[in-house]
Amino acid sequence: VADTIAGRLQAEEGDIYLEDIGLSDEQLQQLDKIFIIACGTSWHAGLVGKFYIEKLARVPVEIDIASEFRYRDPIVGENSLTVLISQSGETADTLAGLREAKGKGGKTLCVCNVVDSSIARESDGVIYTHAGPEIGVASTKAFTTQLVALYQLALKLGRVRGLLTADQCREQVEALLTLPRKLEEALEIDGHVEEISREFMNARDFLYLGRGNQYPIALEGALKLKEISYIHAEGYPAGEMKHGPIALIDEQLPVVVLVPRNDTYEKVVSNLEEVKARGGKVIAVVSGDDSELIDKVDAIIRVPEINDDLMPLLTSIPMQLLAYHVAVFKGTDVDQPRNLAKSVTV
Ligand code: F1P
Repeated sequence: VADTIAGRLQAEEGDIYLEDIGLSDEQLQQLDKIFIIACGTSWHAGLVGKFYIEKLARVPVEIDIASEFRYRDPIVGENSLTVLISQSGETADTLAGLREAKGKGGKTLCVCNVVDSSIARESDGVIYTHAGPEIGVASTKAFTTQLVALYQLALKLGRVRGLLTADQCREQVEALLTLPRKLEEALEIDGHVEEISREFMNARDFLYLGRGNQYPIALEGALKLKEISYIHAEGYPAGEMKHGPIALIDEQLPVVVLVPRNDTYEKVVSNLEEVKARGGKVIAVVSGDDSELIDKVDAIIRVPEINDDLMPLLTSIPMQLLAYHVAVFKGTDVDQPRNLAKSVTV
């Protein structure tokens, strides 16, 4: 994350410098729509990216799973930008989506770990995460650095399009610069998450709930658990629970609820109470020293405070650690899960 941030603030102008973005400021100003397409974990990063871009730059964003994009005949125009997100830069569906967007005359930009990969080569512009390739198959550091890169893109767009002043941009970058330290702090919960994992490792299913920018983190938590521990898990928008998944809740079901302090806090707490009222076991992920929930839940995981935009980076840490420890307890191969390829090229 420190490498993703490094060198991208032009201090004097309060601008973000994205060296290979491949688009002039004028082209960035003229954009009328942004598509984000990706697979798996990268798609989850894109869901957070949509929040960033729409909030900071007010450009409408459509997000698609790459394998679906080309089947809906997307309305790509010359003032649209398609952002491809891929750790490996070789994922076949994402590459096909890139070609679809280019074929229709749209501009393309990828967020990628791997220099000179197919997607990086064929895109008009690149934002490298500078994270290096993942060692294992399941994306972890790629996810965190993709979020940083997308945040930087949103700041750049917001700045160029006149929505952010230099001072506001600098302020956001100051917050970004605190991230490496906060992530290290967040990692200190490792031993505690290990204990929680031991307690819940025999569950047959898990449910993950989040609202707003925490919903993609719920999806990512569920995916990590599925990928490396082979436990069935579902991520859901917390408010959607009563439209179906609530029927699943009983004493056997651990429910991970992402509930950092933000505008949705009260609503998520009431979702959490609905789970408890039905006997579900709640593992709450909270921010700072929030102690309001201690008596209401079965386990509590704390992450440090940070502004709401960057909170998904911190709450994703316990998601990764929980999946990791459950997998280790179950004895699965966390680096090379069965049936999964590092990059899905067919
Ligand atoms: C996408 C992805 C990863 C996942 C696994 C299979 O890859 O779904 O998110 O962890 O490795 O592929 P990429 O396009 O980001 O390389």
